[in-house]
Amino acid sequence: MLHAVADKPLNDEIVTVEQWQADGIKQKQPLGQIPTYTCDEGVVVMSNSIARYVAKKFGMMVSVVLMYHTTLKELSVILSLLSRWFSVMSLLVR
Ligand SMILES: N[C@@H](CCC(=O)N[C@@H](CS)C(=O)NCC(=O)O)C(=O)O
Repeated sequence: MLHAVADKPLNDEIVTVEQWQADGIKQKQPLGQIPTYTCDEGVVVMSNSIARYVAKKFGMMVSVVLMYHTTLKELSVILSLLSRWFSVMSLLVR
């Protein structure tokens, strides 16, 4: 997804369960698991690490952090509204 947002081509190799079981692909992975991200600089493992690495690589870390903060802000507004709603409801139920 980050490649698409950055408008950079990605050779996304999909591995089927049959290939995984038959072709010894597991043994070729650094941690015996996928996803792995291979680029000129080397191989990155673990999905969150890959996402952070790609975001940094394409200079998108600031927007990822801003999105995270925006989400937190929206979440705190929702929680505060919910808390007020519960307060009103508890007064009505008495
Ligand atoms: N913590 C890893 C989990 C990776 C993972 O669970 N990969 C699964 C596929 S989604 C896998 O490789 N399973 C096959 C196996 O472990 O043999 C990540 O975030 O990338």
